[in-house]
Amino acid sequence: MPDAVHLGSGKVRELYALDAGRLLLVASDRISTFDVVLPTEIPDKGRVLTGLSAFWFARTRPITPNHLLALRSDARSTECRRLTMLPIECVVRGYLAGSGWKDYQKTGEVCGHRLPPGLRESDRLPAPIFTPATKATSGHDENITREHAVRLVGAERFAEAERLSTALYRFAAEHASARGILIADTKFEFGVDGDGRLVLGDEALTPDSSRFWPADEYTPGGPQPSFDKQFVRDFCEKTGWNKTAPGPALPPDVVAGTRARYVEAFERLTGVPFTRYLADPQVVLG
Ligand code: PZK
Repeated sequence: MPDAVHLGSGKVRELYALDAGRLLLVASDRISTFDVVLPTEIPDKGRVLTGLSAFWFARTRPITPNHLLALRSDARSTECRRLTMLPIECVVRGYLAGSGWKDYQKTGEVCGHRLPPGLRESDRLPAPIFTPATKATSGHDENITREHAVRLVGAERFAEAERLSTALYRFAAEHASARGILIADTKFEFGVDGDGRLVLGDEALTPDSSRFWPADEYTPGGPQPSFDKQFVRDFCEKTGWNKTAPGPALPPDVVAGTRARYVEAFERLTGVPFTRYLADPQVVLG
């Protein structure tokens, strides 16, 4: 039996099978913007995301079981329980951004949630909403109706996924806003274990699976700067890149500034100095 069999690659992560019941999820330092992976890595980005995800998994166990079994000493690899993943992305939105804002402008609704009239881009919603999406095999995930999601996973699973997702979002958004970070929206992925129980999988509540905004710059009425990727986006815009592959290489100052933002998000949210995490990743499991 080899140590690990490569199962697949995400844009910035790799997935391996350790044995019949366990997977290894490895977060690289690759970064994507406008859906394109750039040729330049952000040192430690994978470790920041792995540590943050593990932090949230540890703290949200009272809300839902999750797939995390162990955090490896490289600080970027996690051993996980193998699940049967649901065919939907469980998106929760607390603010009106991205496709939520686009759908609202067209219809006044997002995934069947009728919203008050007169909302502006990036406004906080009266309450978080569950807006499931399909896992598009190619290209962008697509928002789907509640009815479509119910057809894909069944009414009971749908109701449970909605309840757990909104509870996770509320917990994390409150924790983060007290530390100067707004979680505008986030995507969860759930799977089912051998006992038929719903289990939180994938990564959770990281800047790659969420929109993080700096709370001190929050100004609804237009788009908000990204907590982590704004330097990268600003640089890409000013190069005149047409947003198709290959993307531009990043200069050292953009790399350093972006790395600093990831580390800042980690330290604000976990309260753990990043160097302490690198020395002993288990500290985030608190
Ligand atoms: C699973 N992905 C996404 C694809 C990656 C990640 N616990 C689990 N059980 C079964 N399957 C998955 C998980 C998780 N997490 C996750 N695809 C399947 C994915 C490619 C690379 F790093």
